[in-house]
Amino acid sequence: MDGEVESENGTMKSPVCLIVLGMAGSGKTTFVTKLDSYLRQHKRPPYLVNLDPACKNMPYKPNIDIRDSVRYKQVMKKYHLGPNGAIVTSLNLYSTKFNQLLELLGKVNVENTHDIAVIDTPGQIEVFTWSASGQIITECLASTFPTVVVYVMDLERSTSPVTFMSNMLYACSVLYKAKLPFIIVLNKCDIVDPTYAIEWMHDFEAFSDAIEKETSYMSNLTRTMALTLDEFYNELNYVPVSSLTGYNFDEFLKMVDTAADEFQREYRVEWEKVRKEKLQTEITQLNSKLNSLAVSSGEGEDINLGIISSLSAGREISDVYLAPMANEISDDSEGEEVSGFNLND
Ligand SMILES: Nc1nc2c(ncn2[C@@H]2O[C@H](COP(=O)(O)OP(=O)(O)OP(=O)(O)O)[C@@H](O)[C@H]2O)c(=O)[nH]1
Ligand SMILES: [Mg+2]
Repeated sequence: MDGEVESENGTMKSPVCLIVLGMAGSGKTTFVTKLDSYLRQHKRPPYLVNLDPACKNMPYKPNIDIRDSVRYKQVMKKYHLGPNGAIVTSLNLYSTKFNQLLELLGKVNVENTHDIAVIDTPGQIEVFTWSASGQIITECLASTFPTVVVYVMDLERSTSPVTFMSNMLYACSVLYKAKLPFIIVLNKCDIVDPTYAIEWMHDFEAFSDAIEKETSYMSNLTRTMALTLDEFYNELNYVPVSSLTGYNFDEFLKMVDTAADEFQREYRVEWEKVRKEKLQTEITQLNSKLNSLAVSSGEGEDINLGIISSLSAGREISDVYLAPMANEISDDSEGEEVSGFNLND
């Protein structure tokens, strides 16, 4: 595929890609924003990618923004989809062209301008974790660059043991599906003391007591699940942070270094095989599914995507924002097309 960065001396080159996942509202975008300002302060500006087509307020300046290429409201109209279906389809459309993004990251590598790339994902976690596009994007990144999953967990919303357990079970399923080094960011520790979460992860009895207090009984199923998680916690890298204050971001970055080394040692070879053996087939299959969707909705080839392009040096973000964005597309904008490649390209 284009955009490949061949490994040299048994290691993939930078940037290290951080895929930021988490439940809606857990603080992914705030985390990316703070990480950006923290790294800039330390003279390590990250390369930022926004993959949320429906994001309205963008507090950071992405180098690459899905909204410059796909207009999800237009997708909604053309394919007769609801908002969630349109977000999934937008990401599907985008992922079929993801090799262009890899080329840009390859350039980052050649010019050695950024050592970390941060990928912010859509609000609804399942859009990324359970879709063909999420898989393709993950595979594109991980088969080319050292890649780490950062799972943002909202400490404020997880104080109930049942919610905590569901969140952790989700994290666990993402870990096994992604097959990548994994860091859990316990976010919002400026408003909630993270001690409870750390205790529950390390002390099964403390967690059992908490769950029994809440539900007045502990079923076998709950107990079994909690025990399964006990195994998961043993291997888990986690760090309490505040994405508002920047607390503990230094610790987080140390974990990223360790996770990137782990990727090179334990994951790289398998991921390189994925690139060679199946990635292009998956992209072709997704492309043909999208074409059938276009045909079945009677809209043929009308959806155009803008070319994935990064902000060139010296260009201000305001220049990019002059282009209509997803949230600004009005009802009468149907038919307006972004120059660039076609769905069938
Ligand atoms: N106090 C506090 N609030 C936070 C922190 N991180 C995020 N928030 C708040 O949590 C809310 C959601 O944050 P976002 O960054 O939009 O979360 P998100 O996961 O990107 O949300 P979606 O993309 O919609 O899923 C906002 O009101 C943030 O200000 C934190 O560390 N501390
Ligand atoms: Mg967000």
